[in-house]
Amino acid sequence: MAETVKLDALVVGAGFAGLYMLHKLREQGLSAQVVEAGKGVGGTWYWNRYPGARCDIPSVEYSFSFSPELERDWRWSERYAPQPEILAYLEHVADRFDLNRNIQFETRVTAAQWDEAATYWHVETDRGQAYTAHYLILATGALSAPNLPDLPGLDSFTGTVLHTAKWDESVDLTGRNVALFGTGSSGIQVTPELAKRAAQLTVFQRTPNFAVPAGNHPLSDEYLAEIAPQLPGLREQARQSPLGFFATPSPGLAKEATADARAQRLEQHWAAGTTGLLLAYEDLLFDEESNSHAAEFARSKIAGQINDPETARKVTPQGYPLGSRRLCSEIGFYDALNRDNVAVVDVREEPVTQITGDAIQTSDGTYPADVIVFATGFDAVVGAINAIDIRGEGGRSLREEWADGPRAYLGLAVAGFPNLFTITGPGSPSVLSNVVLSIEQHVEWIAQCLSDLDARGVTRLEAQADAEQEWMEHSDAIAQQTLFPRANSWYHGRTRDGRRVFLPYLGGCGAYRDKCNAVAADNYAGFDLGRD
Ligand code: NA7
Repeated sequence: MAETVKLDALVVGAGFAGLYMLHKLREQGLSAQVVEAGKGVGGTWYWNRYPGARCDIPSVEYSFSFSPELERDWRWSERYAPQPEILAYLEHVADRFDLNRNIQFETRVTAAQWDEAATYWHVETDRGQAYTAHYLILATGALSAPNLPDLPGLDSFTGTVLHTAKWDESVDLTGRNVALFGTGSSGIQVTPELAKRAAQLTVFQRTPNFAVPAGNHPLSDEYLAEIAPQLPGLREQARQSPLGFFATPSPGLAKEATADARAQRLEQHWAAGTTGLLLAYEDLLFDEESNSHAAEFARSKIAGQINDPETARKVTPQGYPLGSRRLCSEIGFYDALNRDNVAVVDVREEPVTQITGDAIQTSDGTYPADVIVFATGFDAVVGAINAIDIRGEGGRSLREEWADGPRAYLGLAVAGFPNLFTITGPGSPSVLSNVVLSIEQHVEWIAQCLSDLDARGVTRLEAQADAEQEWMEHSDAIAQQTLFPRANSWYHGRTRDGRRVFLPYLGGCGAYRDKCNAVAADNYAGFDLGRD
């Protein structure tokens, strides 16, 4: 049995959040260690190696701002960087700040217990390594615990099973019959790549999503030179903006515009690519009537790209507002559906009844399959945290408590679980923002908090239950003012009794940042502070 390692802070996960957290902790002179399941850094960008994987936030925004030198030295090649480039960036960050020496790779944290008498967390891993850490920081990622659907007979399938979030690059798909499940961002990105390689690709779709052309292109030296001096200002503007992006919504309400003006503006924003469409008017995520104009526009754009009317009907989204589920970004998805070797099966109309050794059987037919690709998403926001058996005060289980509704004060800390932080946890902007910007804000807030506590001789910090409750109610009230609750999406968590909980905070990145800063300035209002 390895000796227990004593730390000031243990960080779980070596993605964007864990890397920056480690850097900040070490800068403050704290002993810190990251424990990471992968063989290398990168988090979600380490695992999601499927062909076509790329970011849907512009690369220059989806990157760290804390180091002007890093920003100056790294050159993004495309507007939306492909996965290998984002992974290379994170490897560069780890090398540049000499982070790897404090990362334990290929190791999973399995359990953590709070020891009240000693004021530390006792942390266990699947490698038998144990740690004690005064602070436990969960940088586990909001989209990192993959969902595998429970399909009848899946165990009897004799072919290869892949998940986009655990891709195996050694599998050759050339000339194979491929069944793809899922048409979210990952399914939409991987479809054209699978279609190019496979003999036959069958796309099993449950809910059609809206997808907008990515508008991806190489970044020219001229563009990068022009934007470089503007970056500090743009970054600051993004920090104060609703969603953490450089671009903000165009003024005006869609429902008040004339039909011609609206058509023209929607056309421009469609051409701008990706989430640009949601910025066409101020009220698209708030007003049903305005949203319906944009949704109708998007539906006609989608249907217009597909040759077969039956396929067009299947993949054209209906019944939920545009943007209330993640707006997807596509490069060749709808074109791929026009290929002779690609078919779409709507599993709501034609459910899967049985998977056999070499086929998918539905209520209407049999589809041969050598490979099944699951692009079935993640147990979002809470899944990777719930995978760890976390026991707080008096042995209470975080997983058990979150089964009644995920909650965290400011999305950062949980009542009953002292000295524990959740980077991009439930109740913070997280997945409904530029997540790198939100990660930086959380990391910097936590680092400042630890420094303040140390300066004041505080050794124990715990969110108050009523402050947490009030925060989650406030977060929910804001979500209810938007169109997000009108759709089923992974933005909602589910309680054990089936209630939906909206997970991200929608009050705006700027307002959220101000609130976090005000809490810190007010001697960490809403937290109980304890001294030995
Ligand atoms: P998503 O967006 O959660 O997509 C998962 C997809 O898988 C979605 O279309 C699901 O349909 C579908 N799904 C799940 N189970 C099944 C079954 N049993 N049959 C058919 N289809 C199924 O995950 P992604 O990985 O695409 O993207 C996640 C985020 O990562 C993305 O938004 C970016 O922020 C990065 P459903 O919609 O549940 O009906």
